[in-house]
Amino acid sequence: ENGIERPTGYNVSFHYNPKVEGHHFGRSHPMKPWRLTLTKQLVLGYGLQYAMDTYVSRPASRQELEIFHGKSYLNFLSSITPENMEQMGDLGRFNFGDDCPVFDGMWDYCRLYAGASFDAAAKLISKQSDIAINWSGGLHHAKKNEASGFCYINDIVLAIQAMLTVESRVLYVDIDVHHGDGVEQAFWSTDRVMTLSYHKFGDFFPGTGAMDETGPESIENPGWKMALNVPLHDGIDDEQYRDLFSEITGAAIETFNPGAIVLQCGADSLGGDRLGKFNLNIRAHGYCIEFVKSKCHNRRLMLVGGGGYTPRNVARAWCHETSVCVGASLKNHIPGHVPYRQAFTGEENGDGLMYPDLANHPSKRHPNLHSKEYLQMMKQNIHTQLRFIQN
Ligand code: TV7
Ligand code: CA
Ligand code: ZN
Repeated sequence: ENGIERPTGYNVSFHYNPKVEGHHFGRSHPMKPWRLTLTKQLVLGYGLQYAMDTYVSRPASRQELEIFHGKSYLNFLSSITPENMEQMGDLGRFNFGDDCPVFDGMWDYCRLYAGASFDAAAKLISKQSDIAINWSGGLHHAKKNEASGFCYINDIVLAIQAMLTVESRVLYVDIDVHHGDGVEQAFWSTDRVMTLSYHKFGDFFPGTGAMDETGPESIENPGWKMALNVPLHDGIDDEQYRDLFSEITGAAIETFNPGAIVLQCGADSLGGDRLGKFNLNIRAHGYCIEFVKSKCHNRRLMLVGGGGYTPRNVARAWCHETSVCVGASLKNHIPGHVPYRQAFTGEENGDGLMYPDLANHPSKRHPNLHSKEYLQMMKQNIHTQLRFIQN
């Protein structure tokens, strides 16, 4: 507004409501809102707020959530509490249980993370932002009428639906270690959204996302071939992932030519994650964001969070990725004044460094089960699939 150009020429907005931090799934549950507190502290500690617009996001309204979700599911979600759940029933019907527990303030939590995605979408739609970030969102498993895999409301589907009011095509890219099944399913039968997920496949949640899961069977259906899946095994390393990601994502962007891209940046694909089994370092994970950003000179870009179960590394990844968006580089030594800095110190926690070697942690390294041939075959397959939708 004051006429001073920012170095990168990108307007970046950061959407967050600190009230999400007050919600807890339960003591032993792997989803820890604490990772969002740590992320925020790192972002502020590095001073990244001076290079972007930061907004305290508003909670989504029930009417907004109805754009995707069913009314009876929302009735249930908004009225169930730990106190009344015995009498309410229907827990099984809506898939509540250990993964998706009923917890205090659950409805507020859902409205908060979804509201941040709505706000991010609105800034992109009005072109006040080129890149909009919501690290509290990215909850890709939620279905129209069902909770799933720690996800209750699918903020990604809602944000994409909002962007479809101004863009004819939106590409969804998902680097969470789990398959982005909820987003894929929501847009299964349309050619206006292409979905692309990289994930661990084989004896792993949610069990979908095989290579041949490419959209409806029928050539008559507009969604035919619009779902791209890259099933992976344990232990993929930085070089293999970068190579696969740039070739496949690059080809998808070129073929589909989307006006907007939504990138789910689930940090459970990092080495040392409590649930994930990949060997990626922060910079390789962040490379995916750099790569997509480099293809977005004339496209809207939204970044959302997602999984990530080793909080200190989630914070590192998402802070690094925020810096990628604004075009800053961070010094490896985490600033001394960062609150909770001790979460990042000690040999186990990465020696106070922003970029510790996560892949070579002796106790957490996963054997790499990818052959050259497998990776080559995967690329070939995607290229073949994309040839069907060239128009
Ligand atoms: C986006 N893995 C979400 C990823 C969702 C993964 C699962 C757990 C888990 C749940 C717990 C818990 C856990 C140590 C890990 C088949 C089951 C096995 C529940 C115990 N500890 C995202 C969902 C996945 C809950 N679910 O993509 C409470 O691991 O594998 C499953 C299903 C049945 C249910 N049980 C697990 O990253 C945000 N859950 C401890 C306490
Ligand atoms: Ca994924
Ligand atoms: Zn995940």
